Amino acid sequence: MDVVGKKSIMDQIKELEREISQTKYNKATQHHIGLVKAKIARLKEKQLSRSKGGPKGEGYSVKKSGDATVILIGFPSVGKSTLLNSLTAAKSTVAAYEFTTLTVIPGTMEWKGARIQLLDVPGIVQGAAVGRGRGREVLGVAMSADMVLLMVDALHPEHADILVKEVEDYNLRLNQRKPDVKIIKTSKGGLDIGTTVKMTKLPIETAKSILREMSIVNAQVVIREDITADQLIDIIENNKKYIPAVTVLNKMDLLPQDALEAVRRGISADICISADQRVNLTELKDLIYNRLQFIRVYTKEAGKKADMNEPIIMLEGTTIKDICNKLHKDFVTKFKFARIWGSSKFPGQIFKNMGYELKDGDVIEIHVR
Ligand SMILES: Nc1nc2c(ncn2[C@@H]2O[C@H](COP(=O)(O)OP(=O)(O)OP(=O)(O)O)[C@@H](O)[C@H]2O)c(=O)[nH]1
Ligand SMILES: [Mg+2]
Repeated sequence: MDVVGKKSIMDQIKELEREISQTKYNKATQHHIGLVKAKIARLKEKQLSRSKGGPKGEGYSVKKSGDATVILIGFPSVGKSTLLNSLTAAKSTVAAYEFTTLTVIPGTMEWKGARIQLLDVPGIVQGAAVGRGRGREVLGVAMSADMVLLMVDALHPEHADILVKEVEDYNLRLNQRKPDVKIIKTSKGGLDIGTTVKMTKLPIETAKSILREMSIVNAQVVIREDITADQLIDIIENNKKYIPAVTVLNKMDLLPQDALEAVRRGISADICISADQRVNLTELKDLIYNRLQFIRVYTKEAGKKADMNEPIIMLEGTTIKDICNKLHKDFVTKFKFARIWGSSKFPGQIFKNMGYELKDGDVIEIHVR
């Protein structure tokens, strides 16, 4: 019964996806396409929640450590474990057969003063998001990472699109910002949509139909960006994780220079490397470091000067609460207030709320009970 149900959802999704791929996108069809996309989103949500069953404790648990966590995602045998071993002191088993790695192997890479945790995980394949292989567990780990490193074999560029699709089916959004759209559900009055920009990709009528298709019939909606139907659907579902990603083409040693460059361009990879010949690894470390957008925050004690030689390295978007968590396990519960110099309106401004976002170069003084 369940299997039949699951199959038919998958078939329905496939059918609708085929319909979209066969429909030419233009002004006349965009409304219809928007609606079909909303239908697909609903079905995928259903599929994902069904496939989440299974015994408890099945997922991987990894302790995050260091200043940021990067997960290595790729098909089996692309060289994830080889890369982990080349960048860190970890010793993850490397072999020429598929599915060598069966669990999460962490390693730490130190670069420019930051400690970056790398997670080597089992390979994922098509259908991973709905539970093929170890896909669900792997993608679950990605949900709590700070960056995804998508690894593609230079001899298998066709895997790149499948990989991105699996990751997106698991509600991750790579290199995208969360669109500035607010939806406040109301009890009556229909749909009231306000926009602050010209909508060139999503007519208001289509937006309304999508909202209704996804069971929002009464709401106040404010759209402050020229969004697409997909972006609206993401906002309505409200379960997406927006995460930076780099795409790495591995095994560059197996192709001549010009063929390699064509492959790289074809999949828009950020960099070509050879994990086992150790080519371009310094460039890769820089790329990861830069894409993570670290900020430096300095601490001071009351009545003393800040120690500008020992920054705390944090990710962009860090709040006072994040800093407290990093400094001491009791700071959050004992927090009284913090004073901030730098990004605050005036030097030494007092914050009693831990939600304030710090900026690069800020100095913070934390007061606890
Ligand atoms: N030519 C070449 N071979 C590589 C490179 N990196 C890894 N390999 C080889 O590719 C094979 C698979 O490498 P692994 O590191 O085990 O791959 P993996 O992605 O961890 O594989 P799973 O754990 O099975 O998912 C091994 O035989 C490696 O020696 C590379 O840069 N060039
Ligand atoms: Mg491996």
